[in-house]
Amino acid sequence: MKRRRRGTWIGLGVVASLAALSTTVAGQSLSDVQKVAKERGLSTADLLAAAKTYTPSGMIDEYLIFSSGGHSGQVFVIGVPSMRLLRTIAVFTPESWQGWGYGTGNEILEQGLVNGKANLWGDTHHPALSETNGDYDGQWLFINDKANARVAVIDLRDFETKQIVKNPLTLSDHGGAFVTPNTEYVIEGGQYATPLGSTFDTMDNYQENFRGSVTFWKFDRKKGRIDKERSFAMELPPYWHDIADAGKLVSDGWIFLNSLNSEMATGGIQDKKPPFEAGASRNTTDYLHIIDWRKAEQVYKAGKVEMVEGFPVITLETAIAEGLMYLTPEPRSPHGVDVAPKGDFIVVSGKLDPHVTVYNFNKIQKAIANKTFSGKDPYGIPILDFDAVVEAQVEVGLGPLHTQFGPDGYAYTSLFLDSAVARWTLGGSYGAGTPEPDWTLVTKTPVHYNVGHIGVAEGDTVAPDGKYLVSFNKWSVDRFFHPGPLLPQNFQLIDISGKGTNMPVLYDMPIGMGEPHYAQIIKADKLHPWSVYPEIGWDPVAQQMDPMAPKPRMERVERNGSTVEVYMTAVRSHFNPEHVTVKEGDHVIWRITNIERAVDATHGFALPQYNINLSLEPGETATIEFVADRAGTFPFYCSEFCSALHLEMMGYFMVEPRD
Ligand code: K7E
Ligand code: CUA
Repeated sequence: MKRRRRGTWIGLGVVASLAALSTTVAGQSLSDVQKVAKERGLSTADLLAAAKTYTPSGMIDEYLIFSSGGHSGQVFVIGVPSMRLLRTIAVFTPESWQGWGYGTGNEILEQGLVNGKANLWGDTHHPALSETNGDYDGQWLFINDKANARVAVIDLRDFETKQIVKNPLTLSDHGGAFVTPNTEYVIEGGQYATPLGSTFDTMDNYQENFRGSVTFWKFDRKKGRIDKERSFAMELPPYWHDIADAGKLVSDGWIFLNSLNSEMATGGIQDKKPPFEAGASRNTTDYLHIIDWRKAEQVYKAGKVEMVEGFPVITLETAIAEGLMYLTPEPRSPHGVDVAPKGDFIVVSGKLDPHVTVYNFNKIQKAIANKTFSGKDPYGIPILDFDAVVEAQVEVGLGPLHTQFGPDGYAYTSLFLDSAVARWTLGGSYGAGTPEPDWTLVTKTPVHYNVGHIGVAEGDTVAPDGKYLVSFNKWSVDRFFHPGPLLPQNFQLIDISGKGTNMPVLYDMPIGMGEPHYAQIIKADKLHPWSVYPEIGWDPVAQQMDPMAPKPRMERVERNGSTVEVYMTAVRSHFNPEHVTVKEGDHVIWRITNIERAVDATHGFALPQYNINLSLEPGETATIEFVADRAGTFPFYCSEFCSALHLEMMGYFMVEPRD
């Protein structure tokens, strides 16, 4: 870990006391530590955990967690091992600190309109960092909205959302976002089947008319945007699709997609029919979908698609005829599917099966080549014989969900019902790295409580770092003060740097602003974010200079008929101009540039009554546009405490009544 010292804080011209950054104070000794530990009832294990996680002021974390925010609709960025929240990234939900939806980001939120209607929230589940050769490259982050089947693109130069795409075929997704090893595509598997396009139908026509889908969003790295014109989807049977993962190295070119409800149950508890809960878990197996995306891309490029809702879709018929998709059974009520670092093994967890099932990619290829099928599903997709493609089944415990990998041949699986994280050994060429025999459970670390996903540092890449595992727990029960009946979730940091049964919990971090699902953990030094925008007058939406950006000494108010354009700059500690007068009914285009170059010299712009608040980071230009439909006197002010005279950083917007 590096320690950064900052000598001066320009904001107030105050020289920060270097003594405050120092951890040695004269006269202290280890006996003081013992005394405090005794007073607070801390054990030796607690002290050791503290020593491993305590991060003195100014010390920078070694890893960052990019966590889904669940139905907060956002992304959280958290340092490891300190478990300190560094920021939220506003994605699907307006967030006033960042100005998101209150003057900035509005046009991006509008891209996410659902059939023309605003849905100003999201249910984010699976963040996906961009990859180069199967390893995180620290450039982009993608995340899905399960509630409305949308995918967002976040630029890691400024940690801001740049694009939202709405899936035209479905209203729910879960098998996304996942990227292919060079971020060629961002994958979005659907979840609950509907007629494609979510048009009306009844349950009587479920098998005939309802369908699943998987969408391949083409990512254009140069533009930093998903290119809808080069994206396509594949029609799937009306099973409910769950999580997906992309193959890598030996399995590069393929994706693996889970399903549940292969029973195609239609529920109906109100008519005394078996509820979904029972109907959708009747069978002992569902289907792992094995899809050749490179071949699918060729089929799409050859035009063998049907347009549905204006979007190219490879039909089931075509997918089968072209040999794009195979199924194989997966036990019971599968949830997570995770590809091992070398791409050779695919680990599936069935929520109602105490085992993880490990498939061998080479065996899958052999079974496809030799047509080792055990039958076809009702839609005619060949089913690869289970015994021909499975490598191992490892009994790990109750309610296995998700698997991550270490650098040393260990795999880790979350156990929802056991409230534990299992460490087990891979076999094959990984086996040499562990002292224990191949394919065996090594230990289980209890967590608090009911873990969903887990994240190992870079644990889903071709080169896992290990060291830390974070257990993303759903329930916290008795871990924290109860802030009313809605309790926080609990992120528990676990030290996995040891071998065998040595896998202690180090620290808890309550999450009181959403229910995260998946999160990825990246080495902090892979990220190279800007500290200030590159030039004064930068438009973060376009990530380039805004030619209309107000510049110093060119501040003005221009009237053109009933349109008023404001060119304003912000710098400690004033806006210029400070008086803006318009007439009721005028169309106002208001541009503001923060002309600061100092790190952290952010200014806000809060305009009462008009529902506007901006966060203008150094160099940033924002443009707001509204009709001055309310006459009156509106004091606007800087909503970021930027200087000693920050309260004086204000002005008056005066709207003269129409007579
Ligand atoms: Cu298991 Cu949406 Cu990945 Cu929740 S999902 S835990
Ligand atoms: Cu600028 Cu407060």
